[in-house]
Parts: sequence; structure tokens; C-alpha cells
Amino acid sequence: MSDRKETLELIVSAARRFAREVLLPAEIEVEETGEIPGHVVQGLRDLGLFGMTVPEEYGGLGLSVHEEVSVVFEICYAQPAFRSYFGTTNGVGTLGIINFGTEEQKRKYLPRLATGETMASFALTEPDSGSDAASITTKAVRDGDHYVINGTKRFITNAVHAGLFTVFARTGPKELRAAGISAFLVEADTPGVTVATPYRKMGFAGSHESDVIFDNVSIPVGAMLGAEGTGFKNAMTSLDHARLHMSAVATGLCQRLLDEGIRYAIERKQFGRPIAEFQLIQAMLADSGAEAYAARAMVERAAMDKDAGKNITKEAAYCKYFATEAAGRIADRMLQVHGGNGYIKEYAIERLYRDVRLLRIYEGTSQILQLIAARELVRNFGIDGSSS
Ligand code: COS
Repeated sequence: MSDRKETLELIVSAARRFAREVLLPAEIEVEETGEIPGHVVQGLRDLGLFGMTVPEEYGGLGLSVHEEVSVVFEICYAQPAFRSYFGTTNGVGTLGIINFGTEEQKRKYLPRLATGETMASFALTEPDSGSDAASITTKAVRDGDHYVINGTKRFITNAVHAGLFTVFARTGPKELRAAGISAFLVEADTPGVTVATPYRKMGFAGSHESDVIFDNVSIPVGAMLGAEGTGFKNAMTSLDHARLHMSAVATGLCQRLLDEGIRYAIERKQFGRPIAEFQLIQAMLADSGAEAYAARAMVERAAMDKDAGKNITKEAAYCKYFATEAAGRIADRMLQVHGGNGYIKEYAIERLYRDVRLLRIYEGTSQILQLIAARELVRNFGIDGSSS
């Protein structure tokens, strides 16, 4: 076996063990306290998960996308807030620096992001700009050798923990839409940055989403990430990758939900037999097993295509759309398998059912992903008279 393959197998099996031995037993505590316990955070750091995507030369694990999703499948066997804790730092909050940062920006930030010493957040969404990301109104105005940022960002995951924000702001007129948006690296302790109290949510306990207010925040021109006016494309490129990661999150959860349903169906007896022997229950298990398998196959294939340098905008949209919708359907069926017990808090399915609901909304709603996939299909049709 090659050294690389052996190392990956070690990382994946360590992630699997960690999920089963450390994360699963901590789930109820996280649900009750709304916080990720310190020993879990330390464990995530020890595994190097904050720096999964950071190249080795900057202190990260330098995983390929296929390797990354393989680890995420395992970690997301546990409830998704654990992954959220390191997700923005190795995902959207860091990918921009890796892909578009100057050498100076990479050297300054990546080593401490890779260890989790500094956490990163991605600040794109605003109160009036969600799916229509090109309509943001946060402004960055040049003032000598500085930019001054004003605006409010909404639902920013991990803002309360973040030491660094990738902030998208308008440097050109609103008529320019996407072409008038630039990205900036803003340190959280810069005067004028305020992180609001996290929102109370339906699920996902342990993951914090807050508004972040930028009030006359002055940052040096060197804090711009990529060239002026390229911020939107930079965000979309990061999101293509992040949507594959999110599809892996959903895929890990599909497996967990299925296992919760199978275990219950074997243990629960009605009419003198385990309910797993009843064909209508079996249909729900089979449909869910098939969808979990399909999600995994899609995500692995798209990740390999991305590693091979292919454009995966359409495939990432397919994957996130399919895997997160599948997780929703599986959660619903497995709750049904649990009957009345599925509706009470003693069973994990009640919590997971609420948690997976968010996956179909953030990092691109299912409807936006359908739109992206269809646009790509139509755009590329006709070169050889087919869509393949
Ligand atoms: N990769 C690279 N560039 C991309 C891109 C991608 N995946 N998608 C779009 N672009 C480029 C386009 O090529 C275009 O540049 P040119 O004019 O030079 O060709 C520019 O970005 C603007 O793109 P587009 O015209 O497609 O923008 P729209 O406003 O029509 O819409 C969508 C873009 C809807 C796809 C975008 O706003 C989106 O993804 N919305 C969802 C946002 C989201 O996921 N938010 C979640 C919170 S962030 S965690």
C-alpha cells in the first residue's frame, strides 16, 4: 500500500473511532448545554481537523477533496454541530486564503488556522441578502492606504469563536452586482467589529450563528483577499468546494439515521415479532439504504473529479441537493419507524430529525442548487448535442 493511502486509512479510522467513542457519548451534553465540551475541541485539534484542507507546508493535513470527504463521512456519524465547530475554519473561512491569498496572508494566517488556535468564519449573508448573494450592501470604501467597512452580516457560523472573518463587501456600485464585490480578511479584534448574541434555533445545538456588525472598521489595503471586484467569484469557488463538504456531512448523517432506524426496528417487538420483519418497515429501510448509498457514491465521485481538476459547480450542486434532501427523507422515515418513541427526547432520532433540517437551507438552499444545476446543464448543452 502507498504511504499516502496508508496515512489516509489511519486518519479515517482515527476519525471513525473518535466519532464513536468520544462524539456519540457527548451528544446529550451538547444538546443540554448548547456548547461543545473542551475535551471534544481538544480531540478535534489533536486529529488535525481544523487544518484538513490547509496545505502541509502551512501546517495542515493537506488532504485532497476525496480524502476530506472520507473523514467527514466518519465525523458526521455524530450529530452535525461537532463538525460545524471546525467546519468554517477548514472550509469557507480558509479556502479563500488557500486559493486566492497572497503568500504573506497565507504565512500569517494558515498555520494558526490549521491548529485551531485561531478560528475563521465566512461573512457573506446579510439581513436582506441570502440566496441573492450578489445583492449585498455592506460597503468597503477606500481611505488612503485603508478600507473602511460598514454593514451587517447575518447567521455567521462560529462568529463567537472566530479570530478572523472573510468579509464580502461592496467596493463598486450596486449596479455592478457581483463584479462590484471584494473580499477582505478582518481580524475579530479590529475596533468596530461586534458579534451579536447567537440566535436560538430549532436544532444544531452547539453550533452558534450570530450577526456580525461592522461599524467603521478600518483595515489596511493589504487585507484585501484576491483582486478588487473578484470577491463574489472567490466566494462561489469556495462554496463549490464547501458544498461537497456539506454533502459529505449529509451523507454521514444518512448512515447514522439509517442505523438508528435499523437498531430500533430489530429491538422493537409488535405482534410478537421484531418490527424489522414487517415488509412496510423493510421498505422504509431499503429506500433509505439505497439513498444513503447513492449519496455516498455521488459525493466520492464528485470529490475525485474535483481532485482531478475538473469544474464541479454542477456536480457539487447535484450532490448537496441530493444528499441533504435524502437526509431529510431518511430522517422522516426513521422517525416513522420509531413510532411514538421517535417524537420524544429519549431517542436520538428526535434530535437528528431537527438537526438535518438545516442542511437543506444553508450553504445554498435546495432551490438555489436546482437553479445552479439547471443553468449549468443548459449552458453546456449543445456543444455535442447532449448534456453529458
Ligand atoms: N465558480 C466561479 N465563478 C462563479 C461561480 C462558481 N461556482 N458561480 C458564478 N460565478 C461567477 C459567474 O461566472 C459570474 O462572473 P462573470 O460575469 O464574469 O461570468 C459571476 O460569478 C456572477 O455570477 P452569476 O451571474 O451566476 O450570479 P447570480 O447573481 O445570477 O447568482 C447564485 C448566483 C444564485 C448562484 C449565487 O448568488 C448563490 O450561490 N447564491 C446562494 C448563496 C449561498 O449559498 N449562501 C449561503 C450562505 S454562504 S455559507
